[in-house]
Amino acid sequence: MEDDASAPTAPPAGATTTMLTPQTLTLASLSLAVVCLAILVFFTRRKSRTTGNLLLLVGPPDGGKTAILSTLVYEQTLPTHTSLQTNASTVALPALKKTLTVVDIPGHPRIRNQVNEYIADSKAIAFVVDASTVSRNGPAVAEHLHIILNALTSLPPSQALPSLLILAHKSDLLKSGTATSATSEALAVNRVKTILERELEKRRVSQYGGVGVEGLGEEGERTEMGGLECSGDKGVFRFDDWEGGEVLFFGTSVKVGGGEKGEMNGLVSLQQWMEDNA
Ligand SMILES: Nc1nc2c(ncn2[C@@H]2O[C@H](COP(=O)(O)OP(=O)(O)O)[C@@H](O)[C@H]2O)c(=O)[nH]1
Ligand SMILES: [Mg+2]
Repeated sequence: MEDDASAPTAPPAGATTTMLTPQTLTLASLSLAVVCLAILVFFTRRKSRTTGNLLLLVGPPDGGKTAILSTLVYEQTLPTHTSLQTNASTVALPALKKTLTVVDIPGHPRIRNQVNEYIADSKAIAFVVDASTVSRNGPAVAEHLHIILNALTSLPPSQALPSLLILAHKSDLLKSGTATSATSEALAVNRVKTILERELEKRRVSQYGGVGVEGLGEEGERTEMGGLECSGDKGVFRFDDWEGGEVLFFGTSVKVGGGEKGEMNGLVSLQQWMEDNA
């Protein structure tokens, strides 16, 4: 005790030996390694989090992109018209004291390729599908999604991959009988996922499988785009097996035509994801 106080640089010999047993040394180096790893993980995660803060809204015309943007930003829909311009607005995420910039890229074929200008700065890409018409428009919707999948898988390996969210939107239009909003959202997701998987598989087969395949030439063209590679059995296109990463599905809807500001909307799942991942 006296030694400690008077000569801190020279602790008693006994203390030194107990401190430097092989076990303590192993323990010490182990904990040092853990601390270093934690610091490393912390900084790499921070880095990837700060690489992009855009949420891109993409998808075919009339899917509801502009309605989603205005609901996220103004908590209500504004009268929209077919736009040929990219809109961007900032959404505050008060819980995180952060903001996310939401970019609405019109689905018109001449403009939709603008996605490539924003993709490197994006946190996530939300592909908006009208779940009430996807049964009719499957091939065209799948063609558009294929462009996005191709853009994502073509990013250089050094680039942090944005998350891909697929919004099965206008789920309110699927409501039937006693269905709650939760069941119509699940119905929307199920429908959109099933139809897009089927249509993308047709595209994959027609591309890699050669000639005379049913479904080829829906738009009278043969594309050479990649982006449909899957790790599963025979490479069949399944979102769960997609080699480009995880694909998340959300059933969404917004109140159209003058919903009350701040009223509960059908974007809760998307907003929750933004709060958790921004
Ligand atoms: N019933 C319903 N209609 C919607 C919803 N979201 C958008 N709409 C309507 O769908 C149409 C197209 O929406 P818009 O946002 O312009 O689509 P965009 O072309 O993808 O930007 C508009 O008439 C909207 O009012 C929704 O969740 N439910
Ligand atoms: Mg629009």
